[in-house]
Amino acid sequence: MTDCLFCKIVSGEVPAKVVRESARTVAFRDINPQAPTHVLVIPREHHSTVAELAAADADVLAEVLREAHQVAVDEGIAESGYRVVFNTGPQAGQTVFHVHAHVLGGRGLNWPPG
Ligand code: IU
Repeated sequence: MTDCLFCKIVSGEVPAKVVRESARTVAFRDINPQAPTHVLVIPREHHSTVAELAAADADVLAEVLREAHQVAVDEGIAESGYRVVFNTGPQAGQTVFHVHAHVLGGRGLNWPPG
């Protein structure tokens, strides 16, 4: 998608602090981190939401989740605990409509979320 910011990160047109790449995903640091570790994992292919991705290609969704866990391992937070969040839709706070898993950790995380 030509006007999608995250598609431009995938293509290298927009710079990002990339921490991991796989055949079908890219993981990069969030520009406005909400925790010591805050990394976004995205599919290279454009899908708006996790629901769309699940319907279109469950294998890629599984790869996003595996990569999210690997980010946690790489960041040293897999043992202490981390959170994977897909904000889905405006009321849930989704602002970028290229599906992304937030990987958050490195501090205590409250529940329920705000
Ligand atoms: P959301 O779930 O759609 O609200 O998450 C979008 C995230 O993308 C949010 O945490 C932003 O800080 C982040 N982000 C980014 O990392 N780089 C950008 O250029 C833009 C947003 I715009």
